[in-house]
Amino acid sequence: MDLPFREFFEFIKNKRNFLVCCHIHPDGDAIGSTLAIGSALSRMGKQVTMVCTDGVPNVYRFLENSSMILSDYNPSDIDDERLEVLISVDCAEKERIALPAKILGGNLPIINIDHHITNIGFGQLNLIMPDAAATGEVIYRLLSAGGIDLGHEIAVALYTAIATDTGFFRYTNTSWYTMEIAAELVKNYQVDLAKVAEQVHEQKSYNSIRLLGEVLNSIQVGIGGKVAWAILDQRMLMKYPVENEETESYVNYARSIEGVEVSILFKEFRPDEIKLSWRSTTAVDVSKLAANYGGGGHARAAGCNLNGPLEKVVSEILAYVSDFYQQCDTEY
Ligand SMILES: [Mn+2]
Repeated sequence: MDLPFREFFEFIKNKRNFLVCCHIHPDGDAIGSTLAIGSALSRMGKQVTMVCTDGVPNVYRFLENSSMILSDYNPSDIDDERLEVLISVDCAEKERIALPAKILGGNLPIINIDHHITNIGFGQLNLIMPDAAATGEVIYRLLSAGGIDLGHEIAVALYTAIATDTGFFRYTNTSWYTMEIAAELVKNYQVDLAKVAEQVHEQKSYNSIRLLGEVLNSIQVGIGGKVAWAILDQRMLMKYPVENEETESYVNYARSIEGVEVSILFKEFRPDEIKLSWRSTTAVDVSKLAANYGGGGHARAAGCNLNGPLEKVVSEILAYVSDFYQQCDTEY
């Protein structure tokens, strides 16, 4: 068995009480990975509490035991003392773990399971594999190495984690190995892949589609046709109230325009609080652009937050991206 995997099983051997958590604003990989590792630990006879303070997005509630992920977690001090290990999945920074501050600030040893290249290894034990398409892929490798039978529930959770993080096997993080894992999950555990795709993509609320219409209307293209951006402001959000996660995919439409390399969605989360989502084709690593503003993520998908009036943030960012392209030109 590979060393980090062996260390994982050594680490958990004599521990009984586990807390499993993912990052804030959870996506399919975060929720699927939480459920997979949570369920695997239960199968090993461990006590498991799964927590995500942001709750489980609607589209992932079809996953078995997703209702066991607590959004409201207020342990008593006695419960606190019982906890022995915190397992963090898909979370690049300790500060982004979706847990009450009281627990996060405590001294629980952390097992950090992730695939973000920016993860600095904040755990006592770190299983970070940047070559994995999803944290679900890391967990698949881990559980396989440990000879743990997945069963249907874990298989569906892992498939969902991997499928959503790869844009259903379209993004560049998808390797032949990713496809092989997906095939195994479908073959050995009868994962209904059409059902997963339908649950994730075709259960949208009427409001979210109407809101998408407004966002699409706002799209502009500039910087030689290489950059497209869209606006989602408070006025639109008031008109079509939606769950936060329902707007996650909007930024992809701007990227799909011919010739566009970078797309940005400016979401006016609250007045003067702007959340930026970045997407790119293979030409640009947007995690570096987002990092300039204290954000992060992956080469093809990243995010950051800026304070200030929407118009000001938009013009600042566009000026920055324009500079970035000018520097690229001089380098060539
Ligand atoms: Mn992920």
